Amino acid sequence: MYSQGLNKDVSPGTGQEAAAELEAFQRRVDAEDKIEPNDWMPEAYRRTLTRQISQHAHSEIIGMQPEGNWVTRAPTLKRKCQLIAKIQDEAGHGLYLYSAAETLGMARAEMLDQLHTGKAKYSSIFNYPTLSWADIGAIGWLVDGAAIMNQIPLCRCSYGPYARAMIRICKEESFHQRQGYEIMLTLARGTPEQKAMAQDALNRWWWPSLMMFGPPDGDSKHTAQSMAWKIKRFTNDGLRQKFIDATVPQGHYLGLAFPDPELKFNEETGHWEIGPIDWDEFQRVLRGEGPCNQQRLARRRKAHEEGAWVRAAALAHAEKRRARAAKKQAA
Ligand code: BYC
Repeated sequence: MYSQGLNKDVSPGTGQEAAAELEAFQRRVDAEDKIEPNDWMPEAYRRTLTRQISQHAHSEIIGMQPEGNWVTRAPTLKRKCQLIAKIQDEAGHGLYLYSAAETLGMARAEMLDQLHTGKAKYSSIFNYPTLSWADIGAIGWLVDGAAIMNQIPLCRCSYGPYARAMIRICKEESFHQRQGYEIMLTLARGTPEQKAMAQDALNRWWWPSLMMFGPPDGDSKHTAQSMAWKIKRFTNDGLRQKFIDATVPQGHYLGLAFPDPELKFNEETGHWEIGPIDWDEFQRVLRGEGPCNQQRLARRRKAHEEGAWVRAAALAHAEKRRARAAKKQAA
């Protein structure tokens, strides 16, 4: 909807003019000026942001599925209410992000089409199954924890609509992270069976959470340009390390062990060091060969088809209101 009324002339210009525009653009970025939808921007900046923001939006709505799996089986009414509220928050994040991406000129229907046809990616993490209630705790603690680490710097992204959307999203993610950790704490302090469930969830979610930050810096094709444009403020490995340093002591406080025999604290650097990440597994998940890729996409397509009548009704209602308002104004 926000794409209405945007300047349509977004050509990057040619020759001298393009170089001058590019330079002026970079000066604005360097001066921490926010770039707004109607401002001139390089086409590659627009493409990068459209890709990243739409993939981020897709992750939010696909991310509802693994958690939705436990709504009917949450152990208490309080846990069920919290989980439903969290899942609704994720839908809301998707909406803010699709709206932010639309300001760059791509219609929401096209973004969704890219998701449904497998052309657009979404976060690798949501292709893993939620096998026990402890997985809901692990997702809140680790997945939302990783998301916050990645998203706090995005609140300072050079593109205004994305940066502003991220501020509210981060506040909500921070609540999600705490509710997840509290589930883990309850299980870890519970019966031996409950503690074993928490340990099993950590074993399965630890490595995929580390993969959320993206490929190692040497293989990250977008990082250098995205940092120059101040879309990204840290590299993938930089954020991954911050997450590890913040999370390992939290796991130890729970009395749980990380599934990494090489995990150790380096007194000299002050950082936790980990063993090697299985990047082949990451690539398999990105290729659509993760444990749940097919199920996630099939369910998303089905939900989209089944919601067609809702979208048609909403459009018809909006059109009626528009016609009524126009008639009233003419009278
Ligand atoms: N999964 O050059 P790179 C949430 C792709 S939702 C899949 O490093 P970039 C939540 C990458 O897109 C959390 N794909 O890329 C929701 C690129 O693909 P192309 C989602 C990945 O963009 C519900 C290629 O690999 N968060 O929190 O500079 C419940 C090369 O990578 C992944 C966001 O989306 C991955 N893990 O950096 C609970 C945050 N990693 O070029 C929680 C916004 C990389 O082939 N996004 N790829 O299309 C970002 O910050 C950046 O896009 C990334 C990647 C750090 C993820």
